[in-house]
Amino acid sequence: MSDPTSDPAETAVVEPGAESTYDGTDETTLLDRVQAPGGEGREILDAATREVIGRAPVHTVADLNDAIARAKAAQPGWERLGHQQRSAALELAADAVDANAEALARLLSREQGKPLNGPNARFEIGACSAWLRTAAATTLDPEVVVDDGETHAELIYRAVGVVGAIGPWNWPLMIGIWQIAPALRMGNAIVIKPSEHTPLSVLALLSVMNQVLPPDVLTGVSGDREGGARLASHPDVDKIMFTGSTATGRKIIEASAENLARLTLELGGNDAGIVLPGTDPKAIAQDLFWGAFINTGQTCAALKRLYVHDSVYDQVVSELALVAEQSPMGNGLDENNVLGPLQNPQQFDVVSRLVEDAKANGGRIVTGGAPASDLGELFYPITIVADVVDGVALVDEEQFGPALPIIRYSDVEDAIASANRLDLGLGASVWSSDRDEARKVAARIEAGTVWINSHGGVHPMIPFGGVKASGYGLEFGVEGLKAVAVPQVING
Ligand code: TXE
Repeated sequence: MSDPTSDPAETAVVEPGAESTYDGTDETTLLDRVQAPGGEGREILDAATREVIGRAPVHTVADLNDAIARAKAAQPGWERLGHQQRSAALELAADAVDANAEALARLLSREQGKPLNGPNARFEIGACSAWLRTAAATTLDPEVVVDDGETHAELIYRAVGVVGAIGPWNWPLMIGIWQIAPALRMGNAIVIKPSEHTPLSVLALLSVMNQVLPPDVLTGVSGDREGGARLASHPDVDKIMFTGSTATGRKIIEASAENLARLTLELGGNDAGIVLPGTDPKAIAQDLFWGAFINTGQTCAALKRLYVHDSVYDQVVSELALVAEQSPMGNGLDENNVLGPLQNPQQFDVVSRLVEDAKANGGRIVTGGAPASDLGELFYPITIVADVVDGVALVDEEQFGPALPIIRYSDVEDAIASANRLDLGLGASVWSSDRDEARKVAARIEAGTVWINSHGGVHPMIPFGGVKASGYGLEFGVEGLKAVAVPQVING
């Protein structure tokens, strides 16, 4: 940890307000910059066509150790640059992302599966740029905690040091930026290990950003679970930011017993939505649909089980089915599509198993219900399963895919109890034409965020994080900056 008050000019690399001069490139050039050379590395498949897109480098333990050592060496100089300079660098990084947006979106679309259009690949790249710019513009000022004439004590926030980031495959670039932007903004160096399912698009994003950042403050290492475990337990890593499964989150907590790394854990959820009586089904159908099926359901804070009051149940089910019919699924590069495949065979199997189980346990298939093999190996259609109850696996387990169970209730108290009965609490939503009533219900739900008449929308200044087994620590805004900083009291 270096002195944040020292002269920033001595290591300046970026002029505040400097204009970006970086031209965009095409997808193939971008890919060639990051993939393993000459047939080395691991094949990465297009999620829609299952053709080989490219080859991911397989970084070794020595590569990881080297990246962390270089990050550790580069961090003090980066921190010494000062807030203004680092913010200027993040602005330039955002410019570079914007200049390469289409190439990044196309690569992301192929590797992850999400279409270019809809709230998908282009949207994700736009979010990367927005989060970078917001982090650049956000300040974390010293807080005076006592000033009574005798004592003057302030809390200041300094960089943690080296941040290790471990990412998932569902929103690989956006979630990567959620980790990178605040970490860099606060003067940390960061080493990121993308999911083994989506390494190329993340490495491409880093290569774009590294056109403007000083060396070694942002490094990607491509590896699998082992690589993640090594990063999490490395003695020179001071903070781990992780988005993934609860099971892996527990392992990261165990690893932190050794290196005492501070943790931010976003461990997914099984978000409930409650539609209250008196709600207009037509008015909410679009937002309900996208709350559940954004990124074909592969979203941490998506609506994953929907509780609907008996008085509007049938209409809500049929309105949702109508939106499903109007939402084309297919290859992401086709401009018409707004829904894509599952990203990987494991997730495809989870969704198939849960839908079959729901059918066997009284679930009524309203739409979908069997693989869309005509579209490709990993396509599963939007599947709405009515008349299921708590206890059925599709309700109780995270499906992380395009299958939504809809549960009927007649007493709001029962719906609240159902929402709270699982050991997860990332998000939830309440749907009603009576905002006051909705807020009363929202306050009783155990979740990090409760949306009213929408689900899953995130904003770079609104804190986001889970409770219970959905993890701990907040991301975004001022709270997000605090999470990648260490507080220090200056007393006197
Ligand atoms: O997650 P993992 P997977 C849920 C979703 C999905 C399930 C499994 O339900 O079906 O998790 O997905 C790295 N130490 N979510 O297998 O295994 C791994 O290499 C350190 C919800 O992809 O948790 C990858 O980079 N790191 C979630 C990352 O952890 C380790 C998004 C995530 O992998 C590691 C993704 C270890 N011991 C899946 N083991 C959300 N919060 O939205 C693995 N990794």
